[in-house]
Amino acid sequence: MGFNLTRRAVAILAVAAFAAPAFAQDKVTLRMSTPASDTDQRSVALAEVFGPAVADFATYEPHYNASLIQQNSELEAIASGDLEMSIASAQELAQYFPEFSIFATGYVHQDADHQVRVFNDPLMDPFKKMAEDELGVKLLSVMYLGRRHVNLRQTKDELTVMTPADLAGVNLRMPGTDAWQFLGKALGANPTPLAFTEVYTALQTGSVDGQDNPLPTVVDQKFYEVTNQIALTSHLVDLNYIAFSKAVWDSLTPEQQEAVQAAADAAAESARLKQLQLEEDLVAFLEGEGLEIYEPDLAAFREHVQAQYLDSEYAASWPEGVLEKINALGN
Ligand code: KDO
Repeated sequence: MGFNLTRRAVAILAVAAFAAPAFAQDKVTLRMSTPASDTDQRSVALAEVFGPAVADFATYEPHYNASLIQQNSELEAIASGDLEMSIASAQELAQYFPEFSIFATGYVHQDADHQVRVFNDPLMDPFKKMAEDELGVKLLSVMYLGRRHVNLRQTKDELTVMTPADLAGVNLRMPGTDAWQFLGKALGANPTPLAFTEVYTALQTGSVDGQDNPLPTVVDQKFYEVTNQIALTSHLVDLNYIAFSKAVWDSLTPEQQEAVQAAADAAAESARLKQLQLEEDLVAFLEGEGLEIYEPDLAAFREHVQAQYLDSEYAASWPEGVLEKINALGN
């Protein structure tokens, strides 16, 4: 009996001895899915800044080119526990909460700093709470994607885009949610929904006339190989939120949560600076590749786009006073 007890005690101790360090070393895996490539600056910053900063307690596991979860399904995957992180657009959030369309509206955000001020302002609190409470998604930080412009296959001789009327009948690929499609329509184009990973081929084969994205994306995805012009419409100063599973967040210690938050902010800042620099540098590169780059009548675009939104069901969903607060945070 004594022998048995002793053996049992030893066995228990042995298990405990193995279990304790194993438990301490157990890291949470943070799967991140994005349609972006691994060379996109947001991907680079998350891999080089975010991942190492949380490495003590988490393994950052990125999946690029929508290889794990298809574009616009990431939030659902986080909500159901199949994913821990993504870089989510306001348009994706608007699928669940139409109010988020205010952050996806043309000519609302003015620049990268304005995005940060808006994200950190108390006006965002009810939006963040809604995503957390109803979707289980915590929005940690705001990443700058850049100014979206109209990038077409046609040469400028074939089609010069000065006003929204010039885009009539142009099949413009836009990402596949309603809020994105509405933006394409508001620009005056004929929006065509298509996943990001299919855009290059669609441009190459001519199944669409063009697409809209910031210059760093046009270069990263080599869209310049299959297009001839860019009209610098700057119709959306685009953003993505670093989205994080609330369930995972709640499982972390306060110190770990602090580290995750700081890591997300640092990654966003690093990506923002690089993306801004690229936007400046890439005009010359793209011109060197033979693209014609020019500024259309921006006032005409702004006026047209804003009028379309204000008259839409999207504007009806915006909480009172929020647009005014966003504008007041501008320059
Ligand atoms: C795109 O599909 O055009 C888009 O730019 C939309 C963004 O919200 C974002 O999803 C982005 O793609 C991807 O991160 C790839 O850059």
